[in-house]
This record gives sequence, structure tokens and C-alpha cells, in this order.
Amino acid sequence: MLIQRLTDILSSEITAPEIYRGRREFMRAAGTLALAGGLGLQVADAAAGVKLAGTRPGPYGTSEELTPYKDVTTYNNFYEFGTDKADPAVNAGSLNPRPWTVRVDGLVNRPGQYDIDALLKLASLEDRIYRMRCVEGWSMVVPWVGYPLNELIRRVEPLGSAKYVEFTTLNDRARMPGLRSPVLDWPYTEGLRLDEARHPLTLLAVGLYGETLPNQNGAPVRIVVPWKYGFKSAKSIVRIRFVEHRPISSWERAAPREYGFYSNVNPEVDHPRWSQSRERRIGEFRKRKTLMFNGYGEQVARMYTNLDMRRYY
Ligand SMILES: Nc1nc2c(c(=O)[nH]1)N[C@H]1C(S)=C(S)[C@@H](COP(=O)(O)O)O[C@H]1N2
Ligand SMILES: [Mo]
Repeated sequence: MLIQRLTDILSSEITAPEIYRGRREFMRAAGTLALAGGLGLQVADAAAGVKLAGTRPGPYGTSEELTPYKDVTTYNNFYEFGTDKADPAVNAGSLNPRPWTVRVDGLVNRPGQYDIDALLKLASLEDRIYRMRCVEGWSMVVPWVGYPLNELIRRVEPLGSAKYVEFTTLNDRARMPGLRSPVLDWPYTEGLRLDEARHPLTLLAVGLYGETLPNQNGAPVRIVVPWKYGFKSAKSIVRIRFVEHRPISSWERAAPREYGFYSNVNPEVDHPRWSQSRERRIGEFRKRKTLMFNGYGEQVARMYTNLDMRRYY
């Protein structure tokens, strides 16, 4: 049944892979699909790297050069699989992102459990090329696949008392070896103000480079908030909760002076231990000037006109 539904959604039609990748990666993806077609059960295991068909270009593109697929999928932060940038790609094989359910609850009229296949069908999938900026000073340009988180939010009908949204990552030691290390207070949680969560730039991402998300990038579903530092974009989420009071996220709990709730990319507000004025795009040697709101100021600055961004970093 799972296979039937999955193949309904993840059509095996392969079109113009050279748009995204070289022939080598294309052959790898084609191999996965051939395997999936021949041995149905393999689909669940090999769900990462399955082509997401029928996507349309999203409204917020960039013409900047994409960070190569290899870098996007081997230079990661995902502490549930280790703290080294290379760890997630090596260790995330045990994640098992199918089946998967996301609970949506809290201050809403219509709480619910959303199976990942239901989430994939909820709204039409868009290709969205976003700049990502990590608090550690590196950045990437990633072609995400997903749709605005608000597509889900409007369906659950938040109550007037809902002011914030909290995201929670899976917390399963059997599948996430890094949870044995007390580096963070698990599970990983993050949060946004409701207007930020409803902003059309905030993505519920299910893929990248035209395929389902690799485990190390937060399979099967994650948040992408491109105008904020990367840690705001919680991976492999199992719960979205609407709350009245500002949630305290994992990084804020660990080091409140270093990782604030807002964490808008801001070249003028330094991290206590290093400057945030410049960044290194992965794959480049020179440093670039970091842009206010990671370059998305035109879209998002109006949400912060009454906020002291030095105090609320
Ligand atoms: N659950 C979870 N989500 C997470 C993290 C994490 O450790 N655990 N790391 C964050 C950080 S610090 C960054 S920079 C981005 C990295 O996303 P990427 O590896 O897909 O580029 O994921 C964010 N989401
Ligand atoms: Mo990060």
C-alpha cells in the first residue's frame, strides 16, 4: 500500500536531469528508480533520491550559482547524527524516514496527524532556490522542493490565542545515534512567531535538487527559513505545535547569549565569539559580505520594524 501511494506521488518520470546535475548523479538516481520499480519494497528504504515529479518553479528564485549537490549533502549540521560536518552523511542511514507522521496540534481548531504521503499531496510542490546562511559563517544556495508552511497552517485554523509555532524533531535513539551525546537538550526544537511561520518564504521542504530529501538534510520533511541562521530550520520534524508564549528552542536553551530566538541574518549584530559581517559560500575561497536578512529584506523587513534587532537577536 505504501509503495502504491508513494509511486502515485513520486512519479518515475525522469525529465531533463541535466538541469540540476551531471550525468553521474543522474545515473545514480535512475538506478534507485529502477530498483524501486523492480523490487517494490526497496522504495521505502531508498526513498531519498526519488524524483519529485510535477514541481513548478517557486516565486522566489535566485539566479545565483547552485552549491553542488555533493556539498549540500555531505557538509551538514544535524547533531542527531554527530557534530562533525561530515557525520550526518555517514550516519543518517539509520533514520528510516518512512513511514513518518507529523502531529499538528496546540492552539488550532483542527489538530491532526499528517502522514508524509498526505503532506506531499497537500499543496503543489515548488522548486525554490534559497540562500542558506549558517551562524558559523558559511552559506549555500540550495534548490529546495516544498511549499509554503502556511498551506498547512491555514488548514489547521490557528486560534486567535496562537502567537508562536514550535517545531520538534524526531527523538529516537535507535535511529539517531547522536542523541546519546548530551550536546543538546533533546529533542531538537525550534520556533517561529506565527507571522514568520505564515510568511510565504517559510517553506515546508520535502526535497532538494528535484528529489526527496536525503536523510542528512532532514528527511522526510523539514522547515526552511531562508532569512534566518540555519539552526532555525529544524530537520526531520514530527510535531508542529501552536502556542501562546514564545517557545525556548534547543540552541537558545544551550547558549542564550549566542543563539537568540529571532536569529535573523544580520551583518551588524555579531555572534559573541565571532563577527557575522562576512561569510564563505561553500565551494568558494573568497569571503562575501553578508546581506541583511540574508538578502530577503525586501520580503521580510516589514515584520521587524518595531523590533530592536540588537536586543532581540
Ligand atoms: N533536528 C535538527 N535540525 C537542524 C540541525 C540539527 O542539528 N538538528 N542543525 C541546524 C543547523 S545549525 C543548520 S546550519 C541546518 C543545516 O542544514 P543542511 O545540513 O541541510 O544544510 O540545519 C539545522 N537544523
Ligand atoms: Mo548552523
